Amino acid sequence: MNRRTFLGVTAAALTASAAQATRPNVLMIGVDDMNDWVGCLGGYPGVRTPNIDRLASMGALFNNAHCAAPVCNPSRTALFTGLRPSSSGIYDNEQYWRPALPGVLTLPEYFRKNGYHAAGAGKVLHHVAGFNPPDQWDEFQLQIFDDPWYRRAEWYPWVKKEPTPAGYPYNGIKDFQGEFDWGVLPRNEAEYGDMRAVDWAGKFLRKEHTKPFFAAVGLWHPHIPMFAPQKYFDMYPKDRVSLPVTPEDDLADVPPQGEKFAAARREEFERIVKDGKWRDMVQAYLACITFADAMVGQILEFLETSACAKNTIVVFWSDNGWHLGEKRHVHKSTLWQRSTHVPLIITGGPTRERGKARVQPVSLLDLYPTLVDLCGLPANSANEGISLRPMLEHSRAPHPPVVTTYWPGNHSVRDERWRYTRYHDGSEELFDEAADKNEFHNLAGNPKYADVKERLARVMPAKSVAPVFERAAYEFDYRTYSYKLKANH
Ligand SMILES: [Ca+2]
Repeated sequence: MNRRTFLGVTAAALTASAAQATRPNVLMIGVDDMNDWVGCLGGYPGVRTPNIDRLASMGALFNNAHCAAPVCNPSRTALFTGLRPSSSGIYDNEQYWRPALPGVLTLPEYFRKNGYHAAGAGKVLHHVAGFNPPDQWDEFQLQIFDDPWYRRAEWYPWVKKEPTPAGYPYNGIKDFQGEFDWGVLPRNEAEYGDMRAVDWAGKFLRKEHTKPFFAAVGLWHPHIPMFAPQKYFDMYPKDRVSLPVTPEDDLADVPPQGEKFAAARREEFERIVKDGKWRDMVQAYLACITFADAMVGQILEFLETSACAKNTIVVFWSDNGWHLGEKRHVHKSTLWQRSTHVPLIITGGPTRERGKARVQPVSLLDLYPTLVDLCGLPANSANEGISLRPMLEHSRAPHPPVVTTYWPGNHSVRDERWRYTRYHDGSEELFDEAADKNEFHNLAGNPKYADVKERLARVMPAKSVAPVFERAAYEFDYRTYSYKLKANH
C-alpha cells in the first residue's frame, strides 16, 4: 500500500479491514447418523474413536448435545438456517427448504455476505438434489457415494449409475434391497467415496487463503450403507460385540405416537433379527464409526500441518443419532436419546478449560449464532439458538433446556437430568436420565414430577407451523437449480 492510498483510507475502514484479516476460519466436520457410541461420550464401551477423543481433549466436548430434529434434512436445515423445525415447517426428509424459506441466509451465505470464502464437500446439507443450492458456496464438491447402483437419476443426477454388483446385498440378507446394506467393498480404503471429501479437505486447507474461510466437510459414515474396509470390521470381533439391552416390555409405557415412530422401520429390524444378522449390523456400525474417526483424524492432520492451524475454529457434529434395536427400532426419527443425542465438539476461539466436558444441554441450533459470535460477525436476528460462547469460556456456564421436534406438536426437551416429551395428542413421556439412561421407565404419570414437566414444557414452542410442501409438489430443474410449484398446489 503506498502512502497516498494509506492517507485516503479512513481509520474506521482500516480497523474493519484489520478485523477482517484476523477473523478466525471455521472448519466444520459433520458426520451422519453417529450416535453417542464415541469413546469420549461413553455410549459403547470398547468403541475406538481416538481422533474424535483427541479433538475433545483439545477443546470443549458438549456431552449433552441434541439435534433440533432427529433425521438428516430437518436437523441439517435447522443447523444451517438457525431456525427451529416448528418455525420453518421443515420437519422431514421430503421437504425442500430453499423454496419454503426465501430470503433465509444459511451459514455459508451469511459468512460470504460478511467477507468469508465459503467452501464445502460431501454431505453437508441434505444429500438429495435440490437440498444444497450451489449459490450458497464459492466452491463445493458433491457427495460421492459408495453404492452408485442404488442412486436414482432423478434424485442424484450427478452420479454415474452403475449396475448392481455381484455379491449385493453385501450383508447377505436375501432380497434386502435399497440403502440398508453393510459389509466390506472390494476396493482399497482410499477408494471409498468419503475419502474424496477428505482429499478435498487436504487440498483446500493447504491452499493459500486470501480471505478467512467457512469450510464444511460432510462425511457420510456411519450412515447406511455401512461399508468400510476389512480392518475396521476386524477391530470388532463379532463374538465380542454386545447388543443393546432391549427388555420385552420396553414399549408398554410408550404412548401410541412414540410407538408409531419406532414402528416405521420395524420390518427391517425384524428381518435382520430373523436372519440372525443383528450382531453383524452392530459390528458394521462400529466399523463405520471407527472408519469415520480415521477420516476425521486425517482432516485434522491436514489442518494441523497447514498455515491456518492456529486461526481455525473446528466444529465436529453429527446430524442425529441411530437406534440399533433399542425400542425394537433401527434407524432414527424418534424422540428418544438414541436419536437425539449427538457428538458435538468445538475447539479454538475463546475455548478455555480444554478437555473438560460441558454437561449442560445444548442444541445444534446453537451452532449458527455461536459461529457468528466467535468470528465477530453481526448477530443474525433470525437465529433461534443461543451462542455457546459462555460455555466455551466456562465449562459450568448455564444453558436453558433444549428441544428436539419431529413433525408438528411433537417435542422432546432435555435438561441436565430429564427428558420430557409431549406428542401432538398431549400424551407424554418423562425419563430420569441420571437413573435410567436407557429410558425404560416412563415417569410422566407420576404426580411427584408434575413440577419437572411444567418447567420443561415452558421451553416447548407454543406453536408449530404447518409442514411445507413435500418435493413431489415441485418440478425441480437440477441444471438451473430452480423449483416450480406444480399447478395443483
Ligand atoms: Ca442423518
